Amino acid sequence: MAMDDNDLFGEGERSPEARETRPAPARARRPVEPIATGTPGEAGYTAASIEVLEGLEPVRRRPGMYIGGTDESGLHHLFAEVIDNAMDEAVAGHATFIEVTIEPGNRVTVTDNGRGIPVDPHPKFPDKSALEVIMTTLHAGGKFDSGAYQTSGGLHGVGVSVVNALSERLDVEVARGQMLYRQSFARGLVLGPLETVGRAPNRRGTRVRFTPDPTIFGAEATLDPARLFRMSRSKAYLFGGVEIRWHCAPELVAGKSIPAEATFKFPAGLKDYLAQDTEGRSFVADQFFAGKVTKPAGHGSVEWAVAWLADDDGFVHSYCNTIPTALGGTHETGLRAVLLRGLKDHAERIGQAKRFATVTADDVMLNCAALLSVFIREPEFQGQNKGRLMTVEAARIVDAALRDSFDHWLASMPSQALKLVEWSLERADERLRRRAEKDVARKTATRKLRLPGKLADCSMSAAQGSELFIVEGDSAGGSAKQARDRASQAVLPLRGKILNVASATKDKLAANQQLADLSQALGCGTGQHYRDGDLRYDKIIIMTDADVDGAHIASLLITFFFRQMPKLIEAGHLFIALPPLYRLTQGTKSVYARDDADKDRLIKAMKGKVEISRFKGLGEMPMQDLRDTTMHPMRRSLLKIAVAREEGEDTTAAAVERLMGNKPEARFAFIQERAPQAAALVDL
Ligand code: 0RA
Repeated sequence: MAMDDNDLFGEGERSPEARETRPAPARARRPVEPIATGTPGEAGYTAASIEVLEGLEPVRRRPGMYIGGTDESGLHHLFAEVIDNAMDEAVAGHATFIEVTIEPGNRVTVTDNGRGIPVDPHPKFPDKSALEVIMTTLHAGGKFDSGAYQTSGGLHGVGVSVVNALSERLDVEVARGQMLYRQSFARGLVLGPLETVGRAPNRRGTRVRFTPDPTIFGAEATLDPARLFRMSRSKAYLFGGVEIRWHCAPELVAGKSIPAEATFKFPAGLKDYLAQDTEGRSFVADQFFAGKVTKPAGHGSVEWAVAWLADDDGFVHSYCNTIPTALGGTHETGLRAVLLRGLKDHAERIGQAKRFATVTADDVMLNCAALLSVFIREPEFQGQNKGRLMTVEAARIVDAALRDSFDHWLASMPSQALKLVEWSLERADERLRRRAEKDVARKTATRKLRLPGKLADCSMSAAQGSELFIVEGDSAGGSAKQARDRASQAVLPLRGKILNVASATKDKLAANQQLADLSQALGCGTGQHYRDGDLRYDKIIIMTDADVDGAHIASLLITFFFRQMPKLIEAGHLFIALPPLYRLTQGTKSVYARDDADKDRLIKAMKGKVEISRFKGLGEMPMQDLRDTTMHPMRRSLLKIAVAREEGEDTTAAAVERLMGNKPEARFAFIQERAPQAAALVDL
């Protein structure tokens, strides 16, 4: 194993009396969760071993519960737990360096120069040392000691005993009170009593060496030196007060981009870390906002480094007591709030308060690259991997630490601060614009979703150039669907006679499915809610049979449009298709006649034998004929529906009321008035 001259533990001086467990003064301690009491003495270790196994048995049975899984990540969690314990000593001000040593055979050693794990007999279990209780009892760890040691986060707050349970071998050495002690374990079982190795004057600290259990992690599972290197280095960034010494067996670094030996000490801490994390990127403001404050709100400490990236997405990496809090938590909430507040205040100072009112913390944080590290006592975590800090106080601590500092930072560089304010405003504008676009998209999507089932829509989505054929009955609908141009022509079949809008009550109108389908297909709304821009088609074409029933249905539909969507007619969207009633065939040539008069005229012109076929309805018409005569934009004839406006009174509205309204006597009077004209027509 690589060791330097500073190394705490050599062999240690051995002396017979030193082998005995040193009686230590009793300390006030929190009670430790009890484990079964063992029998004292050498023979007792067999019994005790079983009890210890019982204590850590849940960890071996369900390792995932404690380290998140038995994959690569779980494996490296073991190292995180061990180095976190050592970091706790450094953060608490008891250790100044941590040494990490990687050896072949998946052997990792972490050494610190802290106080050393207590070795005196545990008050509750006089036959066991405190160290043994810590190593073999779940939940002992950091909660063991009251007061000063309580910054401990630990991996899952479960302590080093979890590492012990999941290691095929774990050795602990403690230099404490001028003495060196040692105890070994295998899969959570003690291999022997705590040994006093010898005298160790002027040395103190803890060394934990472990090898993960291949029966838990798999025979192939190996700790990745590069990953351990990064984890170790990040600890040095996160706590400028510690020096991390890295030693790795040369054969393990071969071909990797990591050194065999390195020392990490970053007094500028997070600022250095952020510089490394954002290397080669460009920034909105070219200065970092970084600092460190101890006891900002009377306790704890906060360190931060913040930059705004001009080129890419931002990130916030937060930590509590050097433990990564990937899910954020109260400290991140504090950071977001204080950065938004600071920029808002600055915007106000430069007369931009009004514009800045729409800016949210999300806008400010979007491209913000931030490192935030808090140190607090008794942190509370939540989440599967304790990834979220829950201590409410942390938000206030962060706020108190950064507030003045951020104000000064902004005020000290006005042009950069202006850039940041402008940049945040742009983010807010972008967000609002995106939301507006999304709203439109959502509306379009729901409208599409709510289209009536009978509608055979066209494939083009733009209204411009598209047409909706309203046809009479399912069979005509079937023909029209075959005859249409799918890209631009939609078909909506209606069943039989539709409701007469002019004579129906409002309730009946509202309950009518046919008309609801029609309105939905059109998408433009009715009455005063009509919006021409929402109309889904350019031309609305009523296509009914060329008979009296067809004419009736057409008039009912026109009435509907006139009453419900007069603007649709005004804007020139409504048409009537003119399907033929007859086909006249002579040899291989066919012509179509719209009505009887048309037919007679054509027959006269044709001379000779003509085959006449009368279409009973559009449904009977061959698809080809329907297309060529009625639907094809280049060959068809359409009637445009328009509203005749006359000076004084709106005669169209009066006529519709008279002909379609709920007073039959008005219709009767109309017919009587027009009788002479009808007679004249018959006479023709
Ligand atoms: C419990 C109590 C005390 C220290 C420790 C544990 C401790 C644990 C580890 C793990 C790695 N390095 C460590 N260093 C210390 C406090 C003991 C005291 O008050 O003196």
